[in-house]
Amino acid sequence: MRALAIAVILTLGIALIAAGCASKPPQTVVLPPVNEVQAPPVVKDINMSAFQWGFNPSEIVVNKGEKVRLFITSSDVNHGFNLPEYNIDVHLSPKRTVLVEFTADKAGTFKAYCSVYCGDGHPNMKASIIVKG
Ligand SMILES: [Cu+2]
Repeated sequence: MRALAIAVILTLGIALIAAGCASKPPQTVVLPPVNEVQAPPVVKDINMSAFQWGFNPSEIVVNKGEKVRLFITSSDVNHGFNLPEYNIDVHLSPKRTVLVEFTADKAGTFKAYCSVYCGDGHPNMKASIIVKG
């Protein structure tokens, strides 16, 4: 009789556990609407050299919204890198690399200039930054 009672209790217990597991609602994960998901910005890393008298590359093309990182190294004398539309003006010391970062949030073709007198060809030391909209 005692063995029968234990068997009944065990059977009921197992049945209750099974019923409990079966009645759990499926787990769901709620994601934000697709238009609220912000993709991280694309980062454009560009190595640029400054020299008497130019920049290499002299033309840079990026897409609007991209984060641009210019690693600019003067290979000879003191120069500058002035990109007025993005409010950038940095000094470039010889053999040093300067990081210039900006988000290309304005579309168009923008001129960059050397802002430190570096000799006869200084006025011609220019580059173009093209931001495609
Ligand atoms: Cu210059």
